[in-house]
Amino acid sequence: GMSRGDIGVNYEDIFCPYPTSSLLHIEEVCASIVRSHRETSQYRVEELQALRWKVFSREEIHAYQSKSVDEMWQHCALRLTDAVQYVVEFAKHIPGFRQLCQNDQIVLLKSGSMEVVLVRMSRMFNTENSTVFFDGKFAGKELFKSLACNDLITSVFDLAHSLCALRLTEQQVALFSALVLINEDRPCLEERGRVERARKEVELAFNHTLRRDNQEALLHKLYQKVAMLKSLCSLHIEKLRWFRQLYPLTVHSLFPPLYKELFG
Ligand code: CLR
Repeated sequence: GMSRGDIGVNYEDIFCPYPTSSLLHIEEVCASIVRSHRETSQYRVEELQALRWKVFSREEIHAYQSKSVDEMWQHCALRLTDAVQYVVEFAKHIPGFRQLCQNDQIVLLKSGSMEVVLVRMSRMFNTENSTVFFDGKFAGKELFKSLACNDLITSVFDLAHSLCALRLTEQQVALFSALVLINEDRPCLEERGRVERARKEVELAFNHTLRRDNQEALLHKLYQKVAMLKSLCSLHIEKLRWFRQLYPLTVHSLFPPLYKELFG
């Protein structure tokens, strides 16, 4: 039979009081979240590493900066919507998410998908020259000048810097993303209890990976980022309202429906 220490795990993990949180179960939850992240992450980290030399030329940057406000907004809204679509796919494979009622799935995506995009941005960020992988090359924040929301762009780049400083592994990014999405504190949930139970599982999985990686100190640091994510997302919504007032027709007829559904 199996005795203590055979598989190098913590005894308490196996005999914890919750029936659904046996070590085996928690490891399955971890594995499906990590798999889902990998399958929906668009680019692998090694691929991005290899693409680092691809930066926009002066002329290319100038071309972006010469776009009109509404043209650039429309362009970025498209890129963001692509990214959000992958986050929606990611969410679908988080254990427990699909079992939530449709209202609650939408509520969680409306409030959390942009936050996850920002978490994911840290994977696509090069801290050496402060650039993000956008439209096939690495772009500095000056490229986004014609959006006319420098405060938002500066905060987004600052957040990417501070997340990169934590040097998260792909597993940690995956579990943190799931934790950001499955949040029972979001307003307008119908079955809060179910979300809470799904959240507990993700939390156990998250704590389990951090303990295994010997990085429990990250827990506190990551919870600090949650507040930054939240304020950045309200800033994004605020900017969209401002833009919609100036260019109602662009938003109405040229923005992707999913973007409007989630943020409009
Ligand atoms: C995030 C990680 C995703 C891929 C991806 C796609 C689009 C990128 C996004 C990342 C980061 C943030 C981004 C966005 C396009 C525009 C947006 C660069 C890299 C900037 C911050 C502008 C926001 C504009 C709004 C005001 C519309 O896997």
